[in-house]
Amino acid sequence: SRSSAVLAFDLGASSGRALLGEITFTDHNSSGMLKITEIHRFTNTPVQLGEHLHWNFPMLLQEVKHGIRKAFQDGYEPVSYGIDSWGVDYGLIDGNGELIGVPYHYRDLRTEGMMEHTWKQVGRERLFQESGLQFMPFNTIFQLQAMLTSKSPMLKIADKILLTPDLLNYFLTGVQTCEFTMATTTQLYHITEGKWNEKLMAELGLPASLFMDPVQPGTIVGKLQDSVAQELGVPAIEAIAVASHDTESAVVAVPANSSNFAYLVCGTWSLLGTELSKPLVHSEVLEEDFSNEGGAYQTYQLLKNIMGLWILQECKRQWENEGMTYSYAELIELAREAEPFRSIIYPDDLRFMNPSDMLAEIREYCSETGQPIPQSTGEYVQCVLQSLALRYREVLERLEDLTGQHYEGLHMVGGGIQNELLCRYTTNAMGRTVWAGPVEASAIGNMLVQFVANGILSNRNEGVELVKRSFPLAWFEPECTEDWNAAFVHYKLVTKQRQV
Ligand code: ADP
Ligand code: LRH
Repeated sequence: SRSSAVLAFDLGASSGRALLGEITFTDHNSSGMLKITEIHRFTNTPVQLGEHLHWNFPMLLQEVKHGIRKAFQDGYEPVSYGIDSWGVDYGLIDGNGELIGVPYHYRDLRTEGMMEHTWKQVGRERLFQESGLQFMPFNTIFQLQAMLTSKSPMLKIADKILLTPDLLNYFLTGVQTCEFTMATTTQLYHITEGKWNEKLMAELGLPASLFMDPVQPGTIVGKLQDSVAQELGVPAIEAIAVASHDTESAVVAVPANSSNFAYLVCGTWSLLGTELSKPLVHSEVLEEDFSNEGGAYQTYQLLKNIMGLWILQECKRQWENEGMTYSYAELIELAREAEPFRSIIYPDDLRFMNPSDMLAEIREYCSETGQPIPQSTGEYVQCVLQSLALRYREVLERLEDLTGQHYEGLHMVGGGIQNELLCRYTTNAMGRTVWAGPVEASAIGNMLVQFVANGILSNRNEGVELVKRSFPLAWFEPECTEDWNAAFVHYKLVTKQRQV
């Protein structure tokens, strides 16, 4: 038998991991199987530095380095590595090649009002039509607007902007690159023209020289620089720019049977969408506030960002701070035991984006909408999970309106599918099948792009077939459809007055 190995770093807003991927071929099975092994996992805890919220970037770099070293210490010999991460965030590099300041966290509040400010300056419709992106207050453009508005000296001395995976690759290889899928999360990329929107940059007062020409996923960035290879005691393996936006890596690994499928990438965020060969930027898409994100292999992902399990993460963290530590399994069990359909929230209400007290926001939402306020832990968890499931149904139906397609079911991938109750609620709410798996979709998609770049696989399709052979899917079929239909009617009523 022969085997080939690559190393994937998948950095999420809640945790980061290094997974080793090997395709093993045996005589009996010449088509190969993908074996994934967890090398390293760490929590990604943001840091409040004075007034602002930041990523602990040096720690993230250290953890990535540790993952590379550990892979070799454990006896593996990956030929390359790739990094994917959450979207939009960046570091600025000065003319001497040094990092300026500590990269900001997208949830930092400095972007407040920047979206409206930018709409006034350049026009909301135009901004959507050129970028194809849903308006999220933290899109890179609004973060940079916050720097411009506060006359940040950091921006003045910046030579280049590097998005998180490119920033990590820079410190590992010494090479500065700009990877395409991340570039499309900035809202400064012209999605239909397929290049940076230099006219927009000029109007905002952003130097176009900050932005390098994007490279496609699968491009070789370089090799680990000598100093890093020596520090880690490893060979100078290749760095590959994968589909470095985690959502896009996850989509590469969706085990779909046709090219027309709906997916839900379910982690800190919930990204629900479908793959297209061209961006869709007409006014209905703007009205529905969907995104067209650049994907791997000349695809565009028409999707919606939904607040996701962040809401539950924050409840869990808050209980922990109050001395009540629950595992996810315990929280799910408590939710299962609670009375169903008691109260519903609109997950995408901006109050849930970064509140100091998530439980209080949930209570307030329920009281403002005349619903019972959750009392027990189980009631809170159930409220969050059922509300998410109902929101998924709503967004899936809107997606169908936009594409004119019908989706038989939904492929769910990501850490959130370990929550079986959420998968059940989702299938029930939609009245359609849910296929759940794989959990580590982003890391797997990351590996597939490396395998294709290394010539170990000949194309993406071979990768998808490999995923289908190697990872079992969990199937969920709808039950209690009538109760859920009634709940959906109730959800629409409750949330109607809340959506802007
Ligand atoms: P990200 O990549 O954004 O950091 P993940 O894909 O790792 O997110 O998913 C994190 C989410 O997965 C958590 O918010 C949590 O709700 C869910 N989760 C993680 N572990 C479990 C578990 N053991 N059981 C159920 N849900 C889990
Ligand atoms: C999910 C994600 C999402 C972005 C958000 C900042 O991890 O990449 O696609 O919008 O993080």
